[in-house]
Amino acid sequence: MELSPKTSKPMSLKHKRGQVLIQAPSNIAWVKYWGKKGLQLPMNPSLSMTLSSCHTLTRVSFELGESAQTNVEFRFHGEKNEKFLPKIHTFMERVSHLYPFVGSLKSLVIESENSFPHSSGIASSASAFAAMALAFEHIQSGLDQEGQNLSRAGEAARLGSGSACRSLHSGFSAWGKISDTLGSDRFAQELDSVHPVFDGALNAILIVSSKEKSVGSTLGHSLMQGHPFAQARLEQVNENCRLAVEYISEGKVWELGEIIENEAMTLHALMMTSNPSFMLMEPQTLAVIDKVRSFRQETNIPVFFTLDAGPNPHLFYLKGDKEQVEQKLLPSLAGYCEQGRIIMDQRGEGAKCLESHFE
Ligand code: 2P0
Repeated sequence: MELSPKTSKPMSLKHKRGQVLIQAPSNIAWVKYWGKKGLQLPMNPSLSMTLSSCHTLTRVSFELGESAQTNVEFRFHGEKNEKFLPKIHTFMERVSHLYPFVGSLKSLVIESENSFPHSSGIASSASAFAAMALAFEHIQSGLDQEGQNLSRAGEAARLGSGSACRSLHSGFSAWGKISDTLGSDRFAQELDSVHPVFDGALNAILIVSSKEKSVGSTLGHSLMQGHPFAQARLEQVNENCRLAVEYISEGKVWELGEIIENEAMTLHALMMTSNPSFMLMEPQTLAVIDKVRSFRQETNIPVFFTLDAGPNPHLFYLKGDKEQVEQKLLPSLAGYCEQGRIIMDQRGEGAKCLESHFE
């Protein structure tokens, strides 16, 4: 049982307890967020595709009332989990100005589970904090008897984990200022102009290693401060975001693929040239990259790789090429994966509330 400090006086509200159930997807960045400024603000804009099968299901039960401290409990896949509690407390402190009910909590129980396997190398912080933020949004708006505010939820998700703010949206999300009319550093937005060629866009995740990463994302982000290539990176990523938005709207798959791969390589090059230097790719990662490029050259099928902050390549391809990629390319890559593990996913819907109940 962990305790968190109170942040404001209890409110007088009609409802005293309740629970919400949220499903929130993971997302894969095509243009990468790497480097922060201030409190969880991005050094550069980023753009991602929301996934579907890889998601988190989170039930948040709350009780309001007078108490010196909030009793917070976290359960992961049914088991009490103390490891994640410090992150939850930090999240609650950071979002209490957005969600005043947090200051009036007597108890909070968070029960969470991921659809994707444990230690699969898929970052779960995006789906986990998107779920938490949307849960808090539904609780606050339910108590206030007002509609939900997705920008506020985005800001809360970002304060939990930067990439989480992109998981609130369906399809393709942009976070950070891309142009005068698109993007905010505070929350993500869904791209409203998406060419139909991307309907049902597919994403296969090749699990080449599920080992714990040598350097976590928070430290990785911090190494962009004073990085010798920071200025050049900023110019490159601004241009890549601007072009990616254009290519997504116009259906220019090949041009977009070039950006996706350039971003993956740049992200890992920035890691390797940080001080201290670190490397998250494995030999199998390079073998997969090589095979994907050869397959593309031989077949002229647009299939592209990207990498998250880890060794596991994500392949992006179109619905029309599903059979060719899944019957010809993927079987030749399974040998590079742990027990042949490949997780099949696709473009999906943003986080949503499945149930809510107030007493
Ligand atoms: C991204 N990544 O755009 C980039 C690309 C990994 C590589 O955002 O410290 O877990 O919680 O804000 O969002 C991973 O970092 O970092 C990440 P925090 P986060 O998806």
